[in-house]
Amino acid sequence: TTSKIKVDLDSSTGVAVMTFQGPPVNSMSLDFLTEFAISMEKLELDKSCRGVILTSGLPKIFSAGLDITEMYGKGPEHAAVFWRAVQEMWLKLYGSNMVTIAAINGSSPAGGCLMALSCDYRIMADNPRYSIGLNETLLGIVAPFWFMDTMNNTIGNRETEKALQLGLLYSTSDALKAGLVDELVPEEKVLTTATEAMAKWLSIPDHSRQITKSMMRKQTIDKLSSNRETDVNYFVKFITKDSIQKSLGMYLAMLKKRKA
Ligand code: CO8
Repeated sequence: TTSKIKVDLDSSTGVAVMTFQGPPVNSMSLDFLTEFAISMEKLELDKSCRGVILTSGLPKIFSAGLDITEMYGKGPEHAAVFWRAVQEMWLKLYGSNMVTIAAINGSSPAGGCLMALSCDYRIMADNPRYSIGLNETLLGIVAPFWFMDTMNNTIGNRETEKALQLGLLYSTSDALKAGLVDELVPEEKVLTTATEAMAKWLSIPDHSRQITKSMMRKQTIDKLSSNRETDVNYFVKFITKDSIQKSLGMYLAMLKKRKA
């Protein structure tokens, strides 16, 4: 299989750029998630790497979130394997010692939003066609508690309650207002702005920044890492329900029809 993620590490700056290149929409398939976890682990262990910028190599889309076809019409064994990979992606990213910056150069629904939220800083292209948010309820599914926690830690409880129940996909300006993203810049400046922000974050001594980050995030991470199998079992039971499969099927059909 061809690589869905390109990693370029500049060892003079200590900054790696991870470019998602899984057409058509960088959806997080099992392959994508596995490659992501391996790439993160390699960078984490590489002493010369101190920061990672996540971005998309595809036009208009950062990531369409979890690959719905991995959750539709598949058996419980597959669901369990897939869900462990989703957990791993989040644990590696949210728990990273490196500085992580999302250069969001396109739409970023659901799992794509989670990925951006799990970084330390978010810069989004100021394009009225792009949106970002945890829209799970629109698919008839429910964002897991650790998706909710990550959102809550970023934009607060009240905004998260609204956002999650309504499945809000924020416009870029609303996302900025809510604090869901930190900066909006013209599309062609997203990567250079991310590089500048990275330099600022890297000017802080690693050890003090890392301990601070880990103190801020530890409780949220422990909640999942000490309950991973319970969370897998819950997901498998939920996603294999007839009613949930029906909702996902209808949503997939809507995606296809919208296109035609
Ligand atoms: N998974 C699988 N296939 C997808 C996905 C996806 N997430 N998103 C799009 N596709 C497919 C489309 O069906 C289409 O396929 P085809 O070419 O065969 O018709 C192809 O990708 C291209 O899509 P579009 O034509 O729609 O491309 P656009 O550029 O017009 O739009 C968007 C791009 C905005 C990304 C749009 O495709 C979209 O809105 N996609 C759906 C995004 C979404 O809702 N994702 C939610 C995924 S669920 C999730 O991430 C968290 C789940 C947590 C689980 C909780 C359970 C307990």
